[in-house]
Amino acid sequence: MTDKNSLLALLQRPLEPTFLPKDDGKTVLIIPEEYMSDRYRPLSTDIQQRFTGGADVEIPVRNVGIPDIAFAEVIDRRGAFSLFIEKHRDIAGRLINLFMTQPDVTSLMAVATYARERLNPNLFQYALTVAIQHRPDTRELPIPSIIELFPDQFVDPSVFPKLREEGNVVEQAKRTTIDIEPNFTASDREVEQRLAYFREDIGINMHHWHWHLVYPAGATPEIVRKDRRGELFYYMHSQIIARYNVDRFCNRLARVRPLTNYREAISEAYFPKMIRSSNNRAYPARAADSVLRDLNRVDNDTIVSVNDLQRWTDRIHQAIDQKFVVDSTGKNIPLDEVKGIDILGDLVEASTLSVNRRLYGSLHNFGHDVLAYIHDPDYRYLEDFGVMGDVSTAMRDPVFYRWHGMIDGIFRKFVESLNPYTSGQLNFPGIKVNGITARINRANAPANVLLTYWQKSQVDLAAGLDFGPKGNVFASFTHLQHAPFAYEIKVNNSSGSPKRGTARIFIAPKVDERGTTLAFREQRLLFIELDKFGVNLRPGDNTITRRSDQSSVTIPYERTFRRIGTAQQPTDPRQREHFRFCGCGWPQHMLIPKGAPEGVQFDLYVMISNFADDTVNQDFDENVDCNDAHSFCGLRDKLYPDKRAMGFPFDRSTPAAVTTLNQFIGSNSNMATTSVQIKFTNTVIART
Ligand code: CUO
Repeated sequence: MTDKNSLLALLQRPLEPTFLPKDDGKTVLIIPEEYMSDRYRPLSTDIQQRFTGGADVEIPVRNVGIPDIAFAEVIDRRGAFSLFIEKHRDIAGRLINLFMTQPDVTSLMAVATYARERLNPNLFQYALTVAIQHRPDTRELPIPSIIELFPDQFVDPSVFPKLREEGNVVEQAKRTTIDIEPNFTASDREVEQRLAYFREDIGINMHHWHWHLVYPAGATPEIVRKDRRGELFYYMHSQIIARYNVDRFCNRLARVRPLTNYREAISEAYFPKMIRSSNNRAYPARAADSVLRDLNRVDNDTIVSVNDLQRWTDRIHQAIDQKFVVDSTGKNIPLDEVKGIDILGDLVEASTLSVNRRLYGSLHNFGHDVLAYIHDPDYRYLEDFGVMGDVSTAMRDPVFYRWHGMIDGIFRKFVESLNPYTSGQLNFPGIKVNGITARINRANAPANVLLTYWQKSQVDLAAGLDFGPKGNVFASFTHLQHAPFAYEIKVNNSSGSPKRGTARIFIAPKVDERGTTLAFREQRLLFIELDKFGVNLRPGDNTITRRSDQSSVTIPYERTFRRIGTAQQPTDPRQREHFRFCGCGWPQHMLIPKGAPEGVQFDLYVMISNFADDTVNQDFDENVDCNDAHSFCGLRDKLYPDKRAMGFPFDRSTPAAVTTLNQFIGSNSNMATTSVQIKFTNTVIART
């Protein structure tokens, strides 16, 4: 029997042939001659002799026959692979299925080895990762961090020659760290560059890649169908747009203008300065004032017109206005309070769960494609897609937020059309929140002043430097960070008996980019979820404290940038728990908005809702199994752990009489708000 850990060797150094040593030369795979590619098969004896010497571990790969993977070989091995391209998505779905249906790990190892030698590395990596994550016999395996496998998708490629030189010339102990400069994609002549720290943040892009890995839009139904996945598609992306807009205010930029007019020139340009390491070609740029054009990409059958996008948009708006969608058999399906947003999420994305692909198309996915190919819509120049074409790079581009701003507008329109929450839904009788404060973890720190600054952190990129040096090669990068803080919530329970509730903490700006006070109906759309957790309330007074790093939205730095490799796995089972597939989650270092040097005023809000109305009758512990980012990522193989609509209580419209947050709180004694200030200091502090 093959040990399941052997599969991890297949995920390392994705561009190198499988027979080259893994784990820094400690592990080598012994591959059946028939599995080698045509190029290397004639040399197999020589190759096995040259590379097996010196390895501590030999992993024999069994010959289980030749699998049929011709369907996947049509994606160019050295070209680009994208989940937004329908043909690629279908092929990935079939490949995932091939991996899922292997009877045991030995066969999976064999079939995957054969496939690895022949298929596009990004396709292979994606399909094997999804399969590992969903097979009962492999789901415990820690999936390597994407940045270490495909660093070209996350960092400025100008560091790669320096990393290779350092790794090849200098011995391990004396190697120095190579600096990745921030803000490398444009000068400050471009105002959008003020948000580059957000868009090009490595952790944010890794989270987005992981989210789409956990919630694939296409694969077999058992994999795609997850509890409230359509709703979570809406909510997670909606929170990204809210967070981006709030950080724009901090940088004195207006909200993103949703891309609702498909015929208007797009003023935002983007020059990614990235390369695809599979073929060393540059990701194409988009010049300012580009216009959407019909796609006729014969290279991968992506054929869609701007009129198609418009028609699907109109039909979706019509469905929202009529409050029902028409499924593929012609039946009307109501868009109600409970299932409506979930149905819409799957239909707009569109995932394979869309109720009617013919009628409503695939608006969001094809929008990514039309934007990604805007520089070469008919493959005239043999150019591949730009950064909008891939989930690992899309969030770098300013147009991502314009496109997703439009998508968010569709969802919001529906949610706003639902009835406002009644006081019975908002209230928690007997529970009174007397106040919330936030304070950074420092002696004598003032209440309600939060601090942000730049931090320099390191990541080991050696595993992604195919054909490169052995050992570790560290690069340092600069990102936003905040001083750790804690909330203190004072709650009185006058009901006379113990109560269970859910604390929901949000933050929203008080003013826009010009310093103008936001009306509540505007502010309501900008509430950022900071945390959500269960609380037990004794009769009488309770003081709840909660640390910022416990957030249900984020994962810690160590998990975002964890090490990979079979040798790096912790042996302690408890530690291994934390090491498991857990890359989904907003990066902790981006938990709060940036603020500004002079301080930016926010409303910090807490609600304690009645657990009886929140529970889905399922136990879970937020401290185990990487359950900690459940607000954005859900729980693996479980129900989303909150029965309320995502975004509750700010998702629904409010009566016209409510014009301020205090009026919204009104007589709901289970809510409280306080003013906090976020101050940014323009200094770089090294991570210790
Ligand atoms: Cu995440 Cu468009 O869905 O990038």
